[in-house]
Amino acid sequence: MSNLLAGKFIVIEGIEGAGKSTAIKYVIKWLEQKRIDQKNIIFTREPGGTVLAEKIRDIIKMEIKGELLQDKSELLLMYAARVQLIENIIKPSLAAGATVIGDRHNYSSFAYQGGGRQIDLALIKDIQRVSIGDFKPDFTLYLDISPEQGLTRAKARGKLDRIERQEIAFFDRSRAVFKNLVENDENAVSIEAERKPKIVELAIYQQLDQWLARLENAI
Ligand code: Z5A
Repeated sequence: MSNLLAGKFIVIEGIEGAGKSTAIKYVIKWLEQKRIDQKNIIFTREPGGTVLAEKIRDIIKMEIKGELLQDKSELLLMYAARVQLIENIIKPSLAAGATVIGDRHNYSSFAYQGGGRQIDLALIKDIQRVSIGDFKPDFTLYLDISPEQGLTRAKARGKLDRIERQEIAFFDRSRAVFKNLVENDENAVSIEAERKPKIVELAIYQQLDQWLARLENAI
């Protein structure tokens, strides 16, 4: 059974405060229950995950006095960081038989830069094609939460960054794009993330079990 999970890329998506970091702990627990050795579980986050990509993350998150980060620059920085991560970490890890868990991936660019910033989705698709080609996750768990609820959780944790300080409408648009992408992706599922942590945890295990059963049936 564990062989089926070797070389698989599982991604967690959702707006702020949806519970992605929390969900990752559940995914790791589930993988360990499936007897995947800890050393074969690789965790990544976006933007970030390599030395250079983490520096790009800092640029994306910071506010530079007197210079606005243009929306298209923000988009290109997301893909620059993504290429670094995919080519240097994700692909080699998958090739070595690891299971990679991603805290955000490509759908976040469509949701935030496409939905939130309202950059043409066709342009984002073009950038996706030239930068990462057809590379994509094997399974995506999207945690769905209202921006009001998500931001309340994020605020309770501390100071908000440059993107987190956007108006609610920005996150409403991001959420709408996420939902649309997930509805049209047979390898993605949506989980109601406003429920109690234990209920969300069980829902995640159930979705992962169903995905694994599909992998087994496909042999
Ligand atoms: N971004 C982008 O614009 N374009 C892109 O292509 C990519 C990213 C890849 C990354 O920020 C930023 O980059 C993000 C999108 C943008 N910007 N914003 N805004 P980040 O990595 O720093 O932040 P994040 O990804 O949004 O994660 P987060 O704010 O840390 O949220 P989270 O990981 O989803 O939530 P959490 O830490 O698991 O939970 C939040 C709190 O809620 C915490 O105190 C938990 O204990 C609590 N929690 C979790 N689950 C529950 C339940 N079920 N009930 C109650 N409370 C809960």
